[in-house]
Amino acid sequence: MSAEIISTVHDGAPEVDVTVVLPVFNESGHLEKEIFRVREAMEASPYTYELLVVDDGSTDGSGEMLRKIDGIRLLQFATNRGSGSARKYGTLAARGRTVVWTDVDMSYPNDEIPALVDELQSHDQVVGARRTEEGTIKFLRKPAKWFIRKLASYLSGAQIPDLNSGFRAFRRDVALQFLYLLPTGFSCVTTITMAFLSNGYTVKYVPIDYFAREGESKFHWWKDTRRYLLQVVRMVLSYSPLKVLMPPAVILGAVTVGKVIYDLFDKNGRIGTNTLVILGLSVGLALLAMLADLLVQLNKKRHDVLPATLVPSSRSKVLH
Ligand SMILES: Nc1nc2c(ncn2[C@@H]2O[C@H](COP(=O)(O)OP(=O)(O)O)[C@@H](O)[C@H]2O)c(=O)[nH]1
Ligand SMILES: [Mg+2]
Repeated sequence: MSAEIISTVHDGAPEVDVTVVLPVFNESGHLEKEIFRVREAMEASPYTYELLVVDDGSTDGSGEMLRKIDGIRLLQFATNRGSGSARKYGTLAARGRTVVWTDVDMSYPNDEIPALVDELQSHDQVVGARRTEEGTIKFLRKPAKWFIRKLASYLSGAQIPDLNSGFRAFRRDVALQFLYLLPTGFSCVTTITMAFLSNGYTVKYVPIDYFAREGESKFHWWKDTRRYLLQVVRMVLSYSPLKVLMPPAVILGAVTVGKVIYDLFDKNGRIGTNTLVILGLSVGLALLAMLADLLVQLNKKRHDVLPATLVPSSRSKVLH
């Protein structure tokens, strides 16, 4: 017996209710335990499902182990590309109406995947928001994550209790519209949240427990945090640049007005050179904001997938 090795995307109608996408990179110690835990939970649920594992260039034997596991679909790449890339291709190859993303490291409550999918009724995405922080270098991680999360909340106009949770379920038809935006690394989870929120799709948060992972994390605290921040700013610039560029332009404009009044009294009506410099910056920034906004408006993509509607409770849980 062995895994079904696949090499194509799925472009037809959904064939199962749920696809659980499992990105794997060097997780040999607990790989089977995690896959069996997910399978057991899905077997006990009312959903039809598939487990789609994506491995790209594991060097600890995970790849060979996966090929021997029966009843999974396996997407394998020869070279390593990152967890974002794995999740993207897993979602493309998925045959489920609903796609679940989670880690294969015993850190997320994967036995609760069916409950997460239940919550998707009348929503486009459901994210497990962690109650606790189990990562390494907590004293640095915490303030950095708080700042990025607050920034993302302000910029997307929504409350985001956990911006980079790896435990989420979403509608595949909605997600397919945004897969091209996903970066190859960890910030793909941030991107999919922001893409849904910025395009009028709903994201619901449910509290979850989070446990210390088994094996080693692939998250690099500095490189990956920097990418997170950059990705949040990039996402907002590509949807609502006015929110990023207009506030500093207005602040500089207000400083200019104050400075002009000051100059009138202090320099007998002569406007200082530094006042003109601030004025120039303010006007330049405002023009740049409007130009960026125009670019966004002109480049708007068509999004024809209807957001989740209210589903009468008597209907199937996976209907949208
Ligand atoms: N296929 C693939 N999976 C990856 C890669 N990097 C991380 N993963 C998997 O993505 C999940 C999340 O990675 P992890 O190291 O737990 O990140 P953390 O949860 O942020 O510490 C785990 O299941 C990893 O095995 C990668 O380059 N390729
Ligand atoms: Mg993890």
